[in-house]
Amino acid sequence: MSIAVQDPETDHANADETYALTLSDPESHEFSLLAKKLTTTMPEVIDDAKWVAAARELSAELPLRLRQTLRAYRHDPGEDGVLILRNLPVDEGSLPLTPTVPESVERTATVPAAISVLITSQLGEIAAYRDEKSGALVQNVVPVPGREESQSNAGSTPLELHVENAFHPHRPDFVGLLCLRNDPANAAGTLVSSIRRTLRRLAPDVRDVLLQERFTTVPPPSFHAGDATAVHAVLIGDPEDPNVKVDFHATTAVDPQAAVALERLRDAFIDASSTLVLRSGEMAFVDNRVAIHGRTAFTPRYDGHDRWLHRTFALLDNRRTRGSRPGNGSVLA
Ligand SMILES: O=C(O)CCC(=O)C(=O)O
Ligand SMILES: [Fe+2]
Repeated sequence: MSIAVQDPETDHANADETYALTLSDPESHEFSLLAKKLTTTMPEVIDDAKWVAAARELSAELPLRLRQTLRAYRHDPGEDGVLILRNLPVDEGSLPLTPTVPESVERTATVPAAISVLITSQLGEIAAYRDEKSGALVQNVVPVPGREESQSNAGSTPLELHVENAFHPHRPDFVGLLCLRNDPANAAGTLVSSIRRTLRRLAPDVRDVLLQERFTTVPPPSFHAGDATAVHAVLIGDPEDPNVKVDFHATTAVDPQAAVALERLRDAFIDASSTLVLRSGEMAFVDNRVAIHGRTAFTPRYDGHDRWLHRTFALLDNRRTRGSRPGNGSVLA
């Protein structure tokens, strides 16, 4: 069992197990100065390599307790595989309207985008995918008119639990979600569940099947290219503490017994899941090896005040992905 960072102000049900840190007001102020410095760093464009390098360097100046928390979480993500950060310097009052266009990304170095990139760059190597959201490092998670039913972050009907980009050989190690604006009804929640909480709920024969190469996974709808995987196991590594690779919308079993095991796993994940209703200035990270995530349903209004998150990905070990990153940049092919 990991040692979690205690947060006296947390209202999370599993506070003793979940990594959480609420910045003090002085820490939040210190962070806001750093974020502002990054917004005025030339060329003030997020995806530019020079700007990304400046963000990486400045991330070493984040408040000490935040760096300590990120380091501990990276070492071992705890039972839930989730990290929650609060009181980040997002000024909700000065936000523009929530975007409503498909494939919305953030290219301008705004303060919220700088916050996302600074934290993500301290956790690991920030990265994006060429075939998803035009390879932008900071992506907007917003409801999009006409996409309500889509199994993507543009939808507003329930989004199935998934490992992010489960089909991809270099799926992210961490997914970051910074809340700029929560949905006015507080209905939208990020669902999270972890294999560490789920494993003991599975019968041994079900675990055995999930450890075998009896599943395939296709790219999610947000991807414009990519092939289905070869057959793969859903539980990978130490059978007592495995990584998980599954997307309940995109993974299929290759035989009936495997299909039953997959259904049992889904039930167990749902039983063990909790809902994070992020508020403005809160950021959640999900360890994409140990935890899976989804989203509850909500009703968008498309009036500029809908829910708005920034999404970022971190991968560990830049060399491991080098063959998939043309020009040694941040975008994976
Ligand atoms: O909207 C959310 O809370 C999560 C959506 C999601 O799965 C994603 O953006 O990767
Ligand atoms: Fe996701």
